[in-house]
Amino acid sequence: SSGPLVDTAVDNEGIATVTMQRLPVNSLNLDLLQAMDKALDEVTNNKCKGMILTSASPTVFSAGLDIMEMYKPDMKRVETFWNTLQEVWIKLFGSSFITAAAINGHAPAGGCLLAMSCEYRVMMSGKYSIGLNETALGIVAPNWFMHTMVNTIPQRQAELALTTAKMFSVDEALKVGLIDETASDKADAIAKCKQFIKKFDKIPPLARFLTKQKIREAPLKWMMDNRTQDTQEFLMFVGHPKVQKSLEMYIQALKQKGG
Ligand code: CO8
Repeated sequence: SSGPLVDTAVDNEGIATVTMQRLPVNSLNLDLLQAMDKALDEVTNNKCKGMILTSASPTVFSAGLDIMEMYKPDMKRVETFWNTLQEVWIKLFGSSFITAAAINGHAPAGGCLLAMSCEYRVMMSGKYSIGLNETALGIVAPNWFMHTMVNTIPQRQAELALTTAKMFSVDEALKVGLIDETASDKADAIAKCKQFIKKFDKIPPLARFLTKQKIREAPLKWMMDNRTQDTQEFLMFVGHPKVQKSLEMYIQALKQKGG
């Protein structure tokens, strides 16, 4: 109903700032994911050297997957929804350009996934949290969510975080390496992301990209080999009456909290 769901602005150094602007919480519905998919293509086509992912909300980076896409879903739409999420992850996690997340607020579940898919994370200080909380919702995070976390923090810490549905405070996230730096505000977070991207001005781009590709090869290969099965598992999951019941309760709890 309002403006574009994603804004892409490229500065004179070839760094694109991609801002999710599906307010209030950037919950990832099909439309937002499609807009992000398009934005990632634009960044590639414009030959940008780097991309910063951030949010137009003052307090939320992204609330993760839009629960409403999964609640009483149209099966055709929810399949496209999941395929688009996979596509966005493949393009972001496997991008040839440099990626950094300016995390200006909460980043639960899918929000954390997006941030972890980047190469560098700067999070705004404050009472915000970040993490994969799926088990708390009775959900088993898909393999590639877990792979993305293990690519970010040590496996031991990832196991603890995933099994306990740990939501990290900014300080905790910094300590465990889930984020790389903190920032005083959004502008500071973006400036620090730009500093990170500019570090690569002295590194030959092809060597940088091939190195990133090799380091990230296993999770991407898992996706390529298991994509259909991953989709089937998700469709079975959302089609399950028990899952629908718990989504319903979760939605009610969210609404009550919001008032
Ligand atoms: N989806 C849909 N709507 C949402 C979501 C969401 N994820 N999050 C919040 N909203 C809605 C709220 O219901 C509320 O709606 P309304 O105004 O109609 O009451 C509105 O957005 C604003 O939310 P809040 O009032 O809660 O806003 P706050 O600023 O107080 O808090 C938070 C923001 C911290 C982001 C909070 O909203 C929150 O914790 N949200 C839930 C986050 C969450 O648990 N996400 C998990 C999604 S599941 C996922 O991403 C991975 C699933 C993998 C599936 C694999 C299957 C095999």
